[in-house]
Amino acid sequence: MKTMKKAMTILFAAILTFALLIPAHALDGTLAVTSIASARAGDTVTVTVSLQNNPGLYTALVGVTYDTAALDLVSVADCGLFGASADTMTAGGNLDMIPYRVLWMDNVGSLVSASGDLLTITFKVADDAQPGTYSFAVTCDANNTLDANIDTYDLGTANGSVTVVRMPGDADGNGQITLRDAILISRWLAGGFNITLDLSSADVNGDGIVNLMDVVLIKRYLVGGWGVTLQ
Ligand SMILES: [Ca+2]
Ligand SMILES: [Ca+2]
Repeated sequence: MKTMKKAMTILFAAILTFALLIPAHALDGTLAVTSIASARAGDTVTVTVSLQNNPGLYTALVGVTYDTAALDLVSVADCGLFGASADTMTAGGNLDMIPYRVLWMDNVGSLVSASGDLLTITFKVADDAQPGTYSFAVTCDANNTLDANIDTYDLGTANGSVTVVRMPGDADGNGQITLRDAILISRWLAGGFNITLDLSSADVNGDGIVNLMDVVLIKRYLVGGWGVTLQ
């Protein structure tokens, strides 16, 4: 009886150990935005999209969408996660396509199981973008993303955003308010100088118009004593 009890104890211990070795559930493969972008109007920003908990894939197809009110697609670059034996095809350099699609397909039938950076996406923030948060997304086309069993697999959607901030008076976006900003606004108003300004920041008093009043405010701020405060 005592031997029986001891044997049962060992059996239960073995079952418990075995149970602990089995994960409660395998982690799902997902897409994720691994960089956060803050920018000024007129800036170019690059964000990184990664593949996490890769379940093992033969193919993947994703689409990039974004808020066209403030963002323009400049480039999409493959990070090489699928390796040299895989074809990476994009939308033929046609950056106006929405969604902009990227597919990976391994030519020698080897499973890609690495996780890591998948894509970098570069956006140009519109010169006249107002301060705010502008979203973008990278969405898996599950019907064309195939796992180790050549079954469809949904990596879901990675959501990200570019936050556009303004610095009143800093028309050239160099982080400082100087007479250069005043001169550039003056030239922009006169025209003919081929100048690109952060128009949101050039509108010093935030009245929706860039004019000589904004230039005067920068001068008064720089000389002091006029009660002009800029942030
Ligand atoms: Ca400046
Ligand atoms: Ca103004």
